[in-house]
Amino acid sequence: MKVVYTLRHRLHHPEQEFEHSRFQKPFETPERVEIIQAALMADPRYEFVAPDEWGTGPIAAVHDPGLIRFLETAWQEYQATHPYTRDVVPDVFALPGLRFGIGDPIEPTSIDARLGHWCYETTTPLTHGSYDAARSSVDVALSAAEAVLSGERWAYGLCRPPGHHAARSVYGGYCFFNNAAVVAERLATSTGSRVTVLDLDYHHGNGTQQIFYDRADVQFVSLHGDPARSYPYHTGFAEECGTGPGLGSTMNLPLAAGVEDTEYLRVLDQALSAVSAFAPEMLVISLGLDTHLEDPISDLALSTGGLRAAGAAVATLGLPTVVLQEGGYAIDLLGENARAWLDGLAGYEQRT
Ligand code: Q9C
Ligand code: ZN
Repeated sequence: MKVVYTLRHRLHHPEQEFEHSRFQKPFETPERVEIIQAALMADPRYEFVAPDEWGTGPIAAVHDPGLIRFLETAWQEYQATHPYTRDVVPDVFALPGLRFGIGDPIEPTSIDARLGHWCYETTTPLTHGSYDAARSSVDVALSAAEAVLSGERWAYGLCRPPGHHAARSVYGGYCFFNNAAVVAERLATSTGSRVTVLDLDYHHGNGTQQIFYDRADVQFVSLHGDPARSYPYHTGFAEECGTGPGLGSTMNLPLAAGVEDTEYLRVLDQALSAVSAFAPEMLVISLGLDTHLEDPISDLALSTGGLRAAGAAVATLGLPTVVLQEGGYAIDLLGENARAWLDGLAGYEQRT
């Protein structure tokens, strides 16, 4: 299996994030993908390739061009009006209620106001190299997609930063650009065929859902911690199933806390039935490994064997598949867990 990877992810490396009313060490760190890289490098069945450069065109197909422009220069602009700030985070958010009854919001001019216009939460600090890292993550994703378009049965994009929380015009949730959405859009438009994004991260892929919510040609199916208790809280309820021409092509399967392998695989089967019924020609997987029992910020209880079984279950669809890395924060187990899921997909023998 081809694995697309670049060191450029290291350019994004915040030192702290603000969550639950506290500053804390970030969970989303460069070590995450380096541990996965090391685990897959040890196995000759995984073939590492560097990404090609794709420019901003494919990003602008799913994101507001204003968001791309903002991210390109925001860190530098912030430095001009504030003493040196390593990790830039908004402090005033442009919630609709703020100008309710006054008029539609337009992009403000000051950097402080613009931050709160384009970012929706406080755990996604913008550092000096975040834009370049986010661009490289999209390049990784598109290069994995290209391998599959060129005939590979599957490919894995070792993306970092992740993408599925980035919506059309707002970033957050450790995500700047929505790698999976960029890829799904490219697959759908370049082949003229139907595509499914199956999101297996612990957290609901609010960005991907939003980007394709009214689309009949791109299906979004997600298993995740119930937003009644889990980030991102505001989306991912079972009632959300698409709108207009996209009605019925979004499916949310919220999970209770503590769900283990057997129950998870049962719900995954439901998701796979919905995918089969949609009859896509290609599949994009948002692969979060934060469903594992040991994940420090999540509350599902999958085993490494359960992850392997999940990959194997997805393989039964028999579809060309682009797997993109999203979350997963049990650092010491990430290599083993990524390998288990991918081995399951590819039908590689179980190893000790
Ligand atoms: N205690 C991804 O996995 N913090 N993003 C939630 C709840 C934000 C996760 C912590 C989680 C963002 C790609
Ligand atoms: Zn996640």
